[in-house]
Amino acid sequence: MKHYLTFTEEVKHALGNRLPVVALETTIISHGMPYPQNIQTAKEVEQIIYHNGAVPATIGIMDGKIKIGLTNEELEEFATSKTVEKVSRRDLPYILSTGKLGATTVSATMIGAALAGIKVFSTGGIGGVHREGEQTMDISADLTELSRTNVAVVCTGIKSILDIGRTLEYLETQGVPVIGYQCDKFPSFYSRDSGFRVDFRLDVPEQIAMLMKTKWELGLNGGIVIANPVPEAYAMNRREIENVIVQAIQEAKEKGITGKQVTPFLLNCIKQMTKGKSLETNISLVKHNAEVAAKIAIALRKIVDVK
Ligand code: PSU
Ligand code: MN
Repeated sequence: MKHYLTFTEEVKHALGNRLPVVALETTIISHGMPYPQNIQTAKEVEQIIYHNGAVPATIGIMDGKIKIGLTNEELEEFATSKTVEKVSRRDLPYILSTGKLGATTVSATMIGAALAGIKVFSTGGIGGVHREGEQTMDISADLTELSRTNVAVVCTGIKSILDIGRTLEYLETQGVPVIGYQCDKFPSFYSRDSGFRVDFRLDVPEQIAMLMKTKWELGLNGGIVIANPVPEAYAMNRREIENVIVQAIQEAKEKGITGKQVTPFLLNCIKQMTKGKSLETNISLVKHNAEVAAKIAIALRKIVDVK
């Protein structure tokens, strides 16, 4: 299995010496943000992880390998390529065996991180059950991955392009704890509240590390969602963004967008309709998640040797 992975020297050294490492995804770069904000944010997020005392490992697929850690040139390629594919668990064998360029979603990044021995992963928002998912069965592979792969995902909840209530029900069924980091409410990405509560609130990284250790020592395989709300100063009005989302979903329906195109299509519509305002919020929350993830990775290294 391991021969499908390649590491940068830095990440290899960090993992070999039990230094705290934080995984990062590439779909957020290739399909989640426009150029050049995507590459700027990718680099800044890595810097934030260094400044907080951990080592970043951005994960992506190139030349038949899952790369654990990317050079600046490789990051640039993900940020600018017009042919980069969006890769979830289903797409991994095809993209690897054909040697194509593949940006990893939350599900594929979790797989790469777990194979590499990385337990903490930072992103923006995870996928979920789409609105009307009970009819379309459009349920992100991120959720099934969270049910089986031992990685904690620091995120700002999910965008309300999704059905937040059903997503939380699904996570409960699959045994995935949803932790609020210093919050009681489950955030809805652009705003700090979704109308739903988190399962459990924890206020310090050490408590989260203890929960991770406990879950996995018990053999309760699967991920953990750590919901970290957008900083107050960047939060958007829930009603304002809801109108935009309803319009975006309508447009996707009219254009007959389905499958893995749905999420990138909606993200792009929202970006255009809010004229860059949503992008600023997006960038701010991604940076905040990186900081919290670094702290959790450090706390985890201090308490145990979690396998
Ligand atoms: N949600 C966001 N931004 C993103 C994504 C989701 O707010 O960039 C990306 C992530 O990579 C996530 C993926 O794993 O979309 C989910 O896609 P789908 O809904 O097709 O499973
Ligand atoms: Mn889908």
